[in-house]
Amino acid sequence: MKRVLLTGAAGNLGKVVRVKLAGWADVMRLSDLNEITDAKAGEEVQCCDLGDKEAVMKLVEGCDGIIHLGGVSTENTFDSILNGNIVGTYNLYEAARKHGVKRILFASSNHTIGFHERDVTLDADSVMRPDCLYGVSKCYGEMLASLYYDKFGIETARVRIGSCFEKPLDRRMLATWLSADDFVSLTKRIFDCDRLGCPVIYAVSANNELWWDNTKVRYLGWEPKDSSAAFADEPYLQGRAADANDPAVRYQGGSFASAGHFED
Ligand code: NAI
Ligand code: 15L
Repeated sequence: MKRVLLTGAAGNLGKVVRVKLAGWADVMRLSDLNEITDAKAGEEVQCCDLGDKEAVMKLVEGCDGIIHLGGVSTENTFDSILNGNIVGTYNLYEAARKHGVKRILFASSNHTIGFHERDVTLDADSVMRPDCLYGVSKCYGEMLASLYYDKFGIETARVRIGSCFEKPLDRRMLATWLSADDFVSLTKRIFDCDRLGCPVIYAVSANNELWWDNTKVRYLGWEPKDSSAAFADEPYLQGRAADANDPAVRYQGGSFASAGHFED
């Protein structure tokens, strides 16, 4: 890759990707709403609000691929989700179309399907059941990617990320956890493979308990290597048996499913 745009570069995942993908592209163009002041060799910075159409048009110019992590990443006000995730994702795809970008990694989320119960195994064709307005915005992003693939041939990996943190933060994340290394190996496959298409991919490590089946994207040749099993006995994950009727326990989205609207 010659020049890859990384949106959300100042965020949790963006910071990790910067380090772990250093040198992978000739140039990594970093962008975020927040300032970035520590660009290294092989990095260039172009910060803007994804909701700013003209700025995003300039941002995408000259890039061969896009890793789109930027935007609102948890439940929030409708206005901020509208700007960052709805308008912002549209601006990005329009800019990609105008500038001839052919491949995008769209950071979708497990909250597109968070209202499925935990005893159901989902795959790429399972019906969307978003558990919050943030989840709805990621459903929109996935559908926008589908449109730009069918109409304009722009390939997108619609990556439904589970929980990408250093460790699982609670018991639910024993099933949803994704290691940073597994995310990075997936990112490389997405840009290295000959034919991507527009698949839905569940980005989750090889945990003992899994709710998501990636059989339909085996052609990508991605195999996660890590597992949350390494953390299962940690004291902070032990506790009283959970109430199976609690919506935060019953549904895959956990507390995103049980919470009310952010503004209530
Ligand atoms: P994060 O919140 O740490 O990073 C997102 C970045 O986007 C922030 O640095 C923020 O400043 C930037 N941003 C927000 N609104 C913006 C706007 N209007 N214009 C430009 N930049 C804006 O989130 P994180 O954890 O790094 O996640 C990255 C992506 O992956 C997000 O799209 C998130 O929805 C998705 N994801 C992450 C998961 C995880 O476990 N980390 C799980 C599922 C999805
Ligand atoms: C997400 O979509 C969020 O971006 C992340 O912060 C986590 O909350 C994750 O889902 C999760 O479900 O654990």
